[in-house]
This record gives sequence, C-alpha cells and structure tokens, in this order.
Amino acid sequence: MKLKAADVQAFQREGYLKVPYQVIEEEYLQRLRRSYDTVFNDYEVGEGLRNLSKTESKTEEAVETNDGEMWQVMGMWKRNEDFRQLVYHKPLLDIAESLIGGNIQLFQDQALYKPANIGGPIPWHQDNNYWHCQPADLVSIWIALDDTDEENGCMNVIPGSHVSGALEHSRAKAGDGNTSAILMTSQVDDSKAVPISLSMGYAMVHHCLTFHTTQPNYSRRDRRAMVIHYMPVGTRNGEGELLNNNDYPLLRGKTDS
Ligand SMILES: O=C(O)CCC(=O)C(=O)O
Repeated sequence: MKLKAADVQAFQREGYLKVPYQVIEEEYLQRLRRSYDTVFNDYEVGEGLRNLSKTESKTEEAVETNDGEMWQVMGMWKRNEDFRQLVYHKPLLDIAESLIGGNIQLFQDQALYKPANIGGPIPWHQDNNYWHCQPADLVSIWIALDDTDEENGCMNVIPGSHVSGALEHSRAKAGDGNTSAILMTSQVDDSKAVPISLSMGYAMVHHCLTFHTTQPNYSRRDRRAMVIHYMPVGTRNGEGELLNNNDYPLLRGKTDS
C-alpha cells in the first residue's frame, strides 16, 4: 500500500511521518521479537554488538561511562532470516517507494535496544552526518518492536529541520563531561521537538537530514527498535563512489546499469 499523497507531502514538508497504519502484522511481529532477542544473545561485544553509550578511547576500545546501555547490532539482515525478509517487507518498501521512487537499495539496517531502567540516550543528530551520502535522499524507517513512548525512549524529531541541509556535528560529551562519546551531535532548538509514541508493529520514517534524538529509558519496560535505511539507486558515498556492491542489495526496481 503506497502512502497517500497528503502523507507524502507531510513528509516532504516536515522531514518525518508517523506511518498511519501497522506495518508488521501480529504473527511476523512476534517472530521478529523472538529473533531480535536471539541475535542479541548470540553475538558478543566486538562481533557487531556494541554499546553506543560508551566512549571510544584512542585504541578504539570502549570505556565505561555512567551513560547507561544503548545496544546496537548492525547488519541484522545478514545475521538472521527473519530480518533478511524484513528489508524486503512489502509495506516497508511501499513506504520507501512513495518517498524515494521505485529503484531502491538497502543502505544499512540496525537493531537499537534500550534496556529497561538503564537504556542510554542518543543525542540530537542528522543521520547523514555519519554517512555523507550524496545525494542526501535516504530515508529511514524506524520500527517499534515494543510499545514506545516518552518514558522508554521513543523517537523525537525537529519538524522541518531537513530543509536547512547538513549542519556541523561534533563528538557528544559522555556522562563524566570530560570524555567524548562514540556518538556525534549538533546544537538544536529542542523547544520544537516532537515525541513520536508508537505501538509495537508501527513505524515512523525520517529523512536523513532530519534532526532526531531518543532519551534514556528509565522505565521498567524494554525498548526494542529496528531501523532500516533505504537509498535510491545511484547514491554515492562521501568519496563519490557508487554504492553498488553486495553490501547494498537492490530491494526493488532496477539498477542504472
Ligand atoms: O533508536 C534510537 O534510540 C535512535 C535511532 C536513531 O538515531 C536512528 O534511527 O537514526
């Protein structure tokens, strides 16, 4: 089901959209929730599992901070069949097609897990600050695998922030204020922030230049989320190289060649 024209216009204007229908049906949702936990149990830190709330030392080893735990697993589609199928899931590709056209590649996916009571924050940022993709036309579909709200670290966005283009970011300060976190951030007027609560199985989509953040999870409920970053065929990295190898599979449509 493609997005309605009014939803596409809202996305273009605001740089995000709370998808107005459930994108993962019940049986598949429960399977994904089980597989998510399996992946987090199966992989060790250093095998693709990392705590984004820690700082990076000069030797690139993570250092303890008091910022809690914000767990990330990249490349879920390569690790688990349920998540491989998810990047091809028709409702998600229909949303991506409505926003970036019919020739769609995977840029990357990631599982982002904020455990109950100790889940750490992700500071304000634009995704393309990390990626430097050109053109900056990527979209990210952020899927709630638990009910998410302001208590357990739902997504927050600055509406319309994508139109100002790429802003400069620097390393975020970690909890002790002296060390620098793995994550990057930039100054935003957070009085304009909009929290986006989602029931599990629902999603929001944001543009790669839209400022967004998530708060710590001080609730007693886990917050498991999955985000898939889609790009139009023809996207290049910061060095100007076409992203066309097996790490960026064609999901729908055709390549230029
Ligand atoms: O899930 C989170 O806590 C952060 C998500 C995020 O920054 C993203 O989807 O780009």
